[in-house]
Amino acid sequence: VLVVAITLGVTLSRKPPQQTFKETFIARCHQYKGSDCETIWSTFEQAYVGRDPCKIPTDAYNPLFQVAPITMTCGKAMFWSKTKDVVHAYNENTKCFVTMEDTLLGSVLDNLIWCGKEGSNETFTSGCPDWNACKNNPVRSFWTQGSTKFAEAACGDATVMLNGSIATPFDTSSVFGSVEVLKLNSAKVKKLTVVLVTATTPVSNCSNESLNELRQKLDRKIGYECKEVSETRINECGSNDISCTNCW
Ligand code: N1C
Repeated sequence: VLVVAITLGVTLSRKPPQQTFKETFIARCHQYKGSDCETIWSTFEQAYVGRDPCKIPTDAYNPLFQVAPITMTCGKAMFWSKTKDVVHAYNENTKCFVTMEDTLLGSVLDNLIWCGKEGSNETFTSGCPDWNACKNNPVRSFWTQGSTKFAEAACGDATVMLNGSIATPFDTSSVFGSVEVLKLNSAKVKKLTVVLVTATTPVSNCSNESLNELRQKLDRKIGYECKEVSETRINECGSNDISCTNCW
């Protein structure tokens, strides 16, 4: 009995093996119903494996975006900055918009950290440079390049959710502020609507100075509109049958 109890105890306390980065990548790719996930994986890892993790230029991911291109439905592009949770909670329920995380590569790499090391063919998930440690790190270069392609693909009306609970809702150093705004093409994009997500006590409104900077960075031929919408209202739209065109 003692032996059985000990064996059982040891077995139960043994942690399940941790899913490797590659397994997570492949599993998420299959979940997305991606075809040829192994090819996508090997093209992905070629961008950074065996290289100094501060020397991965954005172009390193070009072959990856060729095997798994960013697709877009006109009128549905949704950008965000400092509002990720509210955007995704709303979109998961309504499917009104398409974010970068709704593309195959965006959904596969969301919330992940990865890098390589010189002289190794492994993928590491710790000890990788922070976002701001060096500009050409594997994670930052991926999101920069993906966001470039995502913004270039936008067409019709585009929307961005910005955070009205901070003093500077439009941050020129963010991916939205430094990459996406500049890549919106006036030949395809008619208008950009800012949805400024406000809390009970808003910190900024549509006359915020940073939003003037946004208008300056935006191609003059693209229309602009800003709407203050409470987070409560957005969550309500996500949980009730309020049509995509009726929330704001
Ligand atoms: O720097 P941000 O926001 O302005 O970037 C958000 C902006 C969105 O419109 C997306 O299209 O850029 C794109 N994007 C992602 O889709 C994304 N998913 C996860 C940019 N960054 C993304 N991440 C991670 O969030 C990334 O690792 C980086 O650190 C944050 C950026 O969040 P932010 O500052 O709120």
